[in-house]
Amino acid sequence: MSMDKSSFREAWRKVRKIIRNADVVLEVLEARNPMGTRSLKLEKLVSRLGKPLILVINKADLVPREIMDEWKNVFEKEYPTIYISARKRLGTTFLWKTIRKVVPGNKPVVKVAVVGYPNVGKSSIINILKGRHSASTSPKAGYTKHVQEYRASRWLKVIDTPGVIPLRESEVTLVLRFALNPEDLSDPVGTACKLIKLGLKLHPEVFKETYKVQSKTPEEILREIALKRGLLLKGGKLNIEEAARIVLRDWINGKLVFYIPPPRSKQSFSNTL
Ligand SMILES: Nc1nc2c(ncn2[C@@H]2O[C@H](COP(=O)(O)OP(=O)(O)OP(=O)(O)O)[C@@H](O)[C@H]2O)c(=O)[nH]1
Ligand SMILES: [Mg+2]
Repeated sequence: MSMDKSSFREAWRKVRKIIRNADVVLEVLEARNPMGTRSLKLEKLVSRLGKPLILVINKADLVPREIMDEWKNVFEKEYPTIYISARKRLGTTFLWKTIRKVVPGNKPVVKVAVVGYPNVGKSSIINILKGRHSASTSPKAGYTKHVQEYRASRWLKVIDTPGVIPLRESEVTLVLRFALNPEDLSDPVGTACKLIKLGLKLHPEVFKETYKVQSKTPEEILREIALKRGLLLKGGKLNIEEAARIVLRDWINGKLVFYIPPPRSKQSFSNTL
C-alpha cells in the first residue's frame, strides 16, 4: 500500500469526519505489536473532539493470554482496553458491554467509529458486531477504501473506515505494523532480514518451528527457505527475494508468529531497527 500525500490527506479527512459524527471510537490495535499499531495522532484527534475512546487489541488468538493481560494493564492507565479475537469470535460480549458503558446517558442509538492502522482487523470486528459477514476483509493492507455504515443491532450502528498510517515511515517500520504489502516493497530482502533479526531476538525458535530451517542468521534463513521450497531463478540461482516476500507475507498474515512483549521494568524492549 503506497500512501502518497493526497491519499493520506483524503483518508484522514474521512476519518476526521466520522469521528466527529460518532458517539464512541474504537481504536483497533494488533496483538503482536499493540504499541506500534497505536496512532497518537488519531488519539489526539479523538480527545480534541471530546469522544470516548476504547482500545481494542485484536488478533489475541496469536499471542498468549498472559501477555494480553499485561498489555491490557499497560493501556488501561490511559483508556478502557479490551482484547478480542475477531477470527475466533472471542471477547465479543465484553466489547458490547464496554461500548454501552462508555457512552454517556441512555442514547437510543449509539454510533461507533472503528478506526486504526490498515490490516488490524477493523472490518472483521464490524462483522462480528453485526453477527454476519457484511464488511469486506482482506489480508491486503489498505483494503477498505470507503467509509461504510452498518446497523449491528437495534441500538448500535458501526462505521468502517480506511486504515490510516503516518506519512513517513521506513519500510521495516510499516511491515512491523502490518501496514505494507510485500508486493509494494522496494527492498524485500533487506526488510525481511531486519524482521528476521527481530524475530530471532524475541523468539529464537520461531523460524525453525515455522519453516523447519536450522540456520541462525537472517541471510542463511532466507537461503534455506528458498532451497527447501525450490525457489529458483532462471539459470538456477536461489530466488532469495521470493523467500523474503514469503516471510513478510506470513508475518503480515499471522502465519509467522512472534510478538513484541509489553514493557517490563527489568527487561525493557528496545527497538533496535
Ligand atoms: N489471526 C487473526 N486474524 C485476523 C483477526 N481479525 C482479522 N484477521 C485477519 O486480518 C486481515 C485483515 O482484516 P481486515 O478486517 O480486513 O482488516 P482492516 O483493519 O479492515 O484492514 P484495511 O481495510 O486494509 O484497513 C484479514 O486477513 C483477516 O482475516 C483475528 O482476530 N485473528
Ligand atoms: Mg477494512
